[in-house]
Amino acid sequence: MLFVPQQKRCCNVTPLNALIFDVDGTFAETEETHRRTFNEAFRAAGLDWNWDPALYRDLLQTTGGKERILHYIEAYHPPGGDVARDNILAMHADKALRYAAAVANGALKPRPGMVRLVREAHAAGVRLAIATTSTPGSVEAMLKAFFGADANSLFDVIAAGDVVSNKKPAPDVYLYALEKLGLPASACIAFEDSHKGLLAARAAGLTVIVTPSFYLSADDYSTATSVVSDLGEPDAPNRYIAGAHIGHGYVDVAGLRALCAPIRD
Ligand code: XBP
Ligand code: MG
Repeated sequence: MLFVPQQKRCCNVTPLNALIFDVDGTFAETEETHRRTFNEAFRAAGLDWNWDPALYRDLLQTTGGKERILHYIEAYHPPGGDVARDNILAMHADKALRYAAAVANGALKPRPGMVRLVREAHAAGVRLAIATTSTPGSVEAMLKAFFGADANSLFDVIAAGDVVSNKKPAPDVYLYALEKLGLPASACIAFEDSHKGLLAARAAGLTVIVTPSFYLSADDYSTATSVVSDLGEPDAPNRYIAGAHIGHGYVDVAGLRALCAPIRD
């Protein structure tokens, strides 16, 4: 992992208005559940394909499930690939249903500090948004599992999946979320776990806090504003890795506001 923080604070004097969260790897370690349900969908389609963890780590460099399946067919030439190419949409829809069912059955747990920070920010009037490559149904299932009946009222914007045609590392999904929020990037902070997500958020002009995830912990996070092991909890402090220090052992709204405060000489 390369850590050369280039930006220690928000480069602005705009008060903090919104937090924009990536989902996969950031909100929760979702990728094992994605991997398992991709494999289930392949088997259901009569394909003898198995994405093991080592292969999946490589495949994750292609963002988006449909795009990932197409890349696998084109780069790995698996048996049945030529026919399966015409069936990607249906296979992926099946995978998304299996994923949502697994999540509804408790397959995921939120990463430390996530639920706390979302609830604290909402209570403090800081708006919330999602910017993810994941399918909308997968995001909804996760939010419902973590926030129950409050899921719909907490987030002002959910930008997910094919809402933009250029997926991360293109900035489009973040630009879309900013437009829907009606806010400039300087008033928002993004949370990411991957190099490609970081590139997308930075290209949209955002301050970015990175919490490296299981599959992507070897990524380059050098342009992040701050890198921490996770968001931490008051009774379970996180580990500082690089860049700006936020709070004392956990990321909270006060720490995020301080990050965005003007630097006074
Ligand atoms: C996540 C992805 C997604 C998931 C699978 O990237 O690339 O494709 O792996 O989800 P990010 P779908 O965290 O940067 O948004 O199968 O629903 O696409
Ligand atoms: Mg991610």
